[in-house]
This record gives sequence, C-alpha cells and structure tokens, in this order.
Amino acid sequence: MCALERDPATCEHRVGDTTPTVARDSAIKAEGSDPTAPGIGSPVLERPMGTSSFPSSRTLGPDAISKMMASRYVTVIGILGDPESGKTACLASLYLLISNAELAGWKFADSKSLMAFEEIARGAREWDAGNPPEQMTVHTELSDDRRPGFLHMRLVRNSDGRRVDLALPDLPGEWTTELVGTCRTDRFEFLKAAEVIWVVLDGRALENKERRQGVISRVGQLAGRLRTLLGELPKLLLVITHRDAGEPSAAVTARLETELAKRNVTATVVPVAPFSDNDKQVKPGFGLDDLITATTTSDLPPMTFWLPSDPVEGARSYIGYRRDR
Ligand SMILES: Nc1nc2c(ncn2[C@@H]2O[C@H](COP(=O)(O)OP(=O)(O)OP(=O)(O)O)[C@@H](O)[C@H]2O)c(=O)[nH]1
Ligand SMILES: [Mg+2]
Repeated sequence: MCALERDPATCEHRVGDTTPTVARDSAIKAEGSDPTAPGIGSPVLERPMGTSSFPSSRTLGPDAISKMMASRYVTVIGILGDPESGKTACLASLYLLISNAELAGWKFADSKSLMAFEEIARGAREWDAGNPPEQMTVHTELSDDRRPGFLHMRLVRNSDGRRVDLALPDLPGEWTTELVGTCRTDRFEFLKAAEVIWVVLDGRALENKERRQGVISRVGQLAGRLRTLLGELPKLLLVITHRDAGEPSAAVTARLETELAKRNVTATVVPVAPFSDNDKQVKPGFGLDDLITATTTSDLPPMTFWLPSDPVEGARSYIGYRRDR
C-alpha cells in the first residue's frame, strides 16, 4: 500500500519507475527484495521538463524585451542611421567604457546580452594596445532580416542610485535606408515602444560640402517617415559621430534643426566619438556619457508630487472640510 492506500504498482503518483513491468517483476523475483523499490537501472530522479542550459546572452528578440518589460521598467531606444554612420561603434564603445568603469556618472549593474556586446566589441579590444585596428566594428548583419536584435544593459546612476534598463537594438544601416527610400515600416513596430530615438549621423559627411545637403535632407525625410509611423515622436537625439575629426559646426546644426522644424520636429544634438583617431585631443568614448544622460532624462519639467499644503493661520480647515460638497 502507498500513502494513498493504493497499490503501489498502479498509483499514478509513483515516480522513478519506468522499467517495463515484466523486467521489473523478474528483477524483484531474482533479488527477492522490497517490491516498492525502483527496478534496477531505472532512473532515480525524474528528468526535468525544462532545458537546463544557461540563457544564451546573445541579442534578445522583441518578445524577450516585452517579457522583460512586464517585470520592470525598460527604456527602449530606437537606433537609426545609414550604413557606416557609427551605430554599432556607439554600442561597442559604450560597453567598453562601462565595463572599464569609465562612463562618467554611471556604473554597470547587469546585462542579459553580454555575449552580443562581447561580439561587437571584439574588434576594438586591440584598441587598448595602442595599435588601433583598421576597423573597430564590422558592418551589422542580422540572422533574421525582419526582427531586430536588442542588446540589454542595466546601469546605476551614481548621483542617486537610480537604475535604468536600456534595450538597444543593433540594426543594419539598410533598415534606415529602406525606411527612408521605400517606406518599409513592418520591422519598425518596436519603435512604438521607444522612449528615445537616436538618429546616428556621420560627422564627417556633415562637414563635407558635397555630402552635407544630402545627409540633412535625408534626416528630414526620416523624421517625416517616423511621424507617419508613430504620430507624435518620442524624444529625438541627433547623435553625430566622428567628433575626433572635428566639432559639428553651428551652421550645420542650425540647418539640421531647420530641416526638422519643417516637419514640426525638434531634436537635441549630441556629438560623440565612440573611437578616436586623434586620442590626444578627443578621447575614445567622448560624449557617450552625455548621450546616456540625454537618453535617460525626461524633457518634462520636474513634477511636484505632493503640493505644499502649509497650514494657514486661522483657516478652519477641519470644520470647513467637505462643507462645499
Ligand atoms: N575615428 C572614429 N571612427 C568611428 C567613429 N564612429 C564610428 N567609427 C568607425 O566607423 C566605422 C563604421 O562604424 P559602425 O559603427 O560599424 O557603423 P554602423 O552604423 O553600425 O554601420 P552598419 O552596421 O553598416 O549599418 C567603424 O570602423 C567604426 O570604427 C568615430 O567617432 N571616430
Ligand atoms: Mg552596425
């Protein structure tokens, strides 16, 4: 009898005995032992149902990000920009800075995609050796051309201990080219959840007389596409890379702002240098702390949660309470 007063051989709660009955019976006969003992060679423990491997820590799909968003507040960032504009470089440099505790004002807390960060930063590892590689990052290609792959990073702000979870997609530049050129928006659904959009621009192209106008008008077209897709735009940051080759000129930033104003869009310009060919003047990682600060601070005026209600001398608040209702 088992604890439920059933025959142990038929009790559905009995575990660990998968040996065919005939084999087990003969084993029992042979040994003459306790009939409730599991048969020889049968597993002692049940096989776990789930997989036992660690999470992969490669890029996360949109479904994994949604799942994460259900349990904590996640800041989704949209990262757009033409091929070679420096999108991956920003992410790789951000990772290298934070992993060396060099991102001013922030500390690293966690990442669910360490392998993916390692992969994009691998090329730049030799950068420390004082012998920079020809290319710090390689052109981004996705295994699935329809789903974005996200990198995740949790940071803690030194000033107040606030934690922020960032979801950063590393997309190929062609996605942006096709968004502007052919209005292909299906794979940009995730932008609807984005709190901030970075439009990454190659600073050298902006300072080049022949290429400048093309870049500026494409930024305008991109803003137009985003307005069609999203309606009201979230905070927009124009991330201008190659700060090591020079500062974006006031004339260029003014023209960018005018171009956006035609579509009723405003943006903040953040010059950065994820890498630097000119270490003495501009350190690699220049501006990335500003980028994270601009990303995580809201443009809304600070709200007073509890309005001050200092008692007024002589006001008969207690007696007056609810008299007017
Ligand atoms: N010196 C310097 N090099 C940079 C800077 N930003 C990007 N690069 C280099 O420019 C090249 C292209 O940058 P990526 O970040 O790979 O460009 P991307 O926008 O990800 O390009 P796709 O993946 O093709 O869309 C890389 O070799 C980077 O190392 C910068 O500020 N300064
Ligand atoms: Mg890339």
